[in-house]
Amino acid sequence: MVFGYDIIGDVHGHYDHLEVLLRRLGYRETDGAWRHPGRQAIFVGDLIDRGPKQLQTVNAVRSMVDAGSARCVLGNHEFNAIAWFMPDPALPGQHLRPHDARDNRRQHREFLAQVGEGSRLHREIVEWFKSLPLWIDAGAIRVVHACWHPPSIDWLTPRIHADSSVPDTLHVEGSRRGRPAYAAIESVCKGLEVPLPEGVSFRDKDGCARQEARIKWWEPELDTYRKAAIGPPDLTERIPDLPFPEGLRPPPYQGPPVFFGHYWFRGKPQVLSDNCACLDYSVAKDGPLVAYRWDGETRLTSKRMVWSR
Ligand SMILES: [Mn+2]
Repeated sequence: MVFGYDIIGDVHGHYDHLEVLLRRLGYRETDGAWRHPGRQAIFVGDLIDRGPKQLQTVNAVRSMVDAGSARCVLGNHEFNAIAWFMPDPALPGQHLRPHDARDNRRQHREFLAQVGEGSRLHREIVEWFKSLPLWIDAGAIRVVHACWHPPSIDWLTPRIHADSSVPDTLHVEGSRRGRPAYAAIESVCKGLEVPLPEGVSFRDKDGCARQEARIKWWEPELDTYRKAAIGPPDLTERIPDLPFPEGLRPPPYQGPPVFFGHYWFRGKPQVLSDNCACLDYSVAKDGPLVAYRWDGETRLTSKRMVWSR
């Protein structure tokens, strides 16, 4: 019997933090899985990449899902892992996510090293990633990796499996820039990106010129580009403070509480509004692993956030 949900942020292979957090939430490891007598954990995705214990993380979450003590949605890093592994049906010898692009390999390198690239375990884990839903709509709450975006969700719903996992055809289409599937999966797993005004760009943390910015879709007042753009202050300062056109603003989120991860937040964990909470506080950059203990409330409160350090 499930009486409440504990929604858990991006773990990125930091299994030690997961263990601390699960204990803090009252879970115990019995019969090979972490369990709670009356609660279920929901992971927001991005179990892998970066951290030192990616296999332990995947194994722990997988055994929790098998035991019924957890659910997990697909993060962009799991989607990338699938696309890295899957051959491109149109290009013999190539994969859906090109292996020769340096950034692709760099981002995925730790996972490949830990799992053993091309091993049987690698295949098995990718198969498990393919079983993960793009989102969970539990009625009273919703969970998605990066953005609850109704147009993308409406487009994807008739095209994904009944359990909200992604069919192979959509992995292929979703890896081709410019296709509707690419835009829809990108919105849900990586967030909304808008073009900056004509002629305007800024340099990101790697020094690359960017003509697009990800936006704070959860904020009701997105009146300038600088307010709308996501990033640390030193980055957003480089984005012009020009009016943000109405036509680019997503409608304000209305609906039951929605939980997500993905955005590398910093500082003391807190909810964003009555019905939006980001649970990614950068555990892979010395931040805490964060959970929200949900007990049926319709208005979220920062008092219910729990973290690992
Ligand atoms: Mn992510």
